[in-house]
Amino acid sequence: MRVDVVSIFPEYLAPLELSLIGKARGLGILELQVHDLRTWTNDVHRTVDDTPYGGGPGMVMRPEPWGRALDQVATPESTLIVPTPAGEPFTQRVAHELADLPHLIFAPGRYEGIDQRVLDHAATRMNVREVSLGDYVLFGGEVAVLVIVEAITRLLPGVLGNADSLVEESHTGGLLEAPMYTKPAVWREQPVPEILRSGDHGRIARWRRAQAVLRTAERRPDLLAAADLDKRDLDVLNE
Ligand code: 6GU
Repeated sequence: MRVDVVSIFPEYLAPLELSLIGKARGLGILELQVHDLRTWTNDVHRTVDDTPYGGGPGMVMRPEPWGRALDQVATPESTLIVPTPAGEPFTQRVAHELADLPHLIFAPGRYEGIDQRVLDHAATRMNVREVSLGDYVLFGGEVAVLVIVEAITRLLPGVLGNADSLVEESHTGGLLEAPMYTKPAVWREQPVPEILRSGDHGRIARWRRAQAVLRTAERRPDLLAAADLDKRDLDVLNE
C-alpha cells in the first residue's frame, strides 16, 4: 500500500519511522511519504491560512496550497482521507476498508479546518472520506493520521503473523477483550484467577467469553446491542 501525508507539521509524523510501522516500511509492505504543505505555497511568508468568510474565531486553511499538493500527489487510484472531528467515526470496519485500498492521501488540517472547496474539488476526481477519532477535539489531524495509519498497517498482509490475524475480531465477536495475566502466579497478594491455571481449555474459553460479555455490558452497552450473543451469554448477563 502507498500512503502520502501532507501536513504543515511533518515532524509530527516522525513516529511513523518506529516500531512495526517502520518495519512494514522496511519490508516494502507500506510505502509512506510525508510532505510539507508549505512546499506548495508561493508567497514569501509561505502562508497556509486566512480568516473565515462569514466571520467567527480562528483561521481556515487556504485552498491553493492544498489544491497544488493534491494535483501533484494524487493518482487515478487515490483515496483522500481528511481527519476532522466532523467526520464519520473511525472504526475497525473503516480500517479494514482502507487497508484494502492501493493509495491513501492524508490531509490533516490545523486551525478550524480546510476550505471546503478543496474536498469538493477532490471529490470530482477521487474518493474522499472525512473521518473522526471520536467525540473530542484535537489541535489538528496529525495525531489522527498516526492512529489511522497504525490501525491500517497491522491489517496489511505480512505485517502480523497469521495466528494473530486470525484472532482479529473473529473470536471476540464485537465484544471487549477479557482481562489477561502472566507470571508470576501471585503478585502483591493477588493470585491469577485459578481457572486460567487449570489447563482446562474448554473452561478457560467459557470463562473468557463470560468476562468479555460482562465487561462489554459494563463499559460499552452500545457494543453489546450489536454483538451476536448466544443463550449461554444471556445466562451470564442474567446471573
Ligand atoms: Cl480526526 N481531528 C481533530 N482535529 N480532532 C479530532 C479528530 C480529528 N477526531 C477527534 N477529534
